Amino acid sequence: MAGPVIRSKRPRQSRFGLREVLVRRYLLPLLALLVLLPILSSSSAHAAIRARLGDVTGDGRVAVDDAVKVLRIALGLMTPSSTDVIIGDVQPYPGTGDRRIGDGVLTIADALAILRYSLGLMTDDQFGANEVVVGVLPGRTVLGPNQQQQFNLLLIGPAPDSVQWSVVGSAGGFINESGVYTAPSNIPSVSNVTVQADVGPASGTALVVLDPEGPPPPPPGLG
Ligand SMILES: [Ca+2]
Repeated sequence: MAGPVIRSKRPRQSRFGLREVLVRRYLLPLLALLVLLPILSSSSAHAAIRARLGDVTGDGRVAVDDAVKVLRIALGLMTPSSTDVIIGDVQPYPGTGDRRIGDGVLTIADALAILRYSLGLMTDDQFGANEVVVGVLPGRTVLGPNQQQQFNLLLIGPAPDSVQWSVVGSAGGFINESGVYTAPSNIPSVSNVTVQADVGPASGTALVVLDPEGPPPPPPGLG
């Protein structure tokens, strides 16, 4: 009986200091992680990747290294990925055609704007940091009759979680609410359709090339 009493009294003091350490070392990072989790996790069956406009290095901030990467791409020193082109395309703003921002290519103007923004020489509004940009990945797919492709979202800015998928083009096919597109069973000749994702005020598209022969075989190995 005496044992538990001593136990509960003694460690209480040392535990207090320990608790402080535990809070600082583990609880605060855990809280930070919990705050970030809704941003990192996907909302439905398709994967929704969230990104910051201009953050082509993907470290969560817009800094000089982002400007350098876009500059290297603009100068042809580096091949951009599909996501690089979506995240780094910040100029012109407002965008050309249907784009809220950018023109679909990375140029020195994009690198300069990212540099100016990273140095605090441009406000969020001037940079377009609050614009919703929607990317659909993969950006181009070749499919044969009845073949399927899972499309995923790249969301930039304050995009809502809900998405409306649709197929644009007379060649048809069907896309379900999880972003899985199914090609039509009958493809008379090579034709294109567009898969569109509407997310709040913005939309993104991807190209599907329908080919009666199906996708080309992978290139043969060099061996
Ligand atoms: Ca651009």
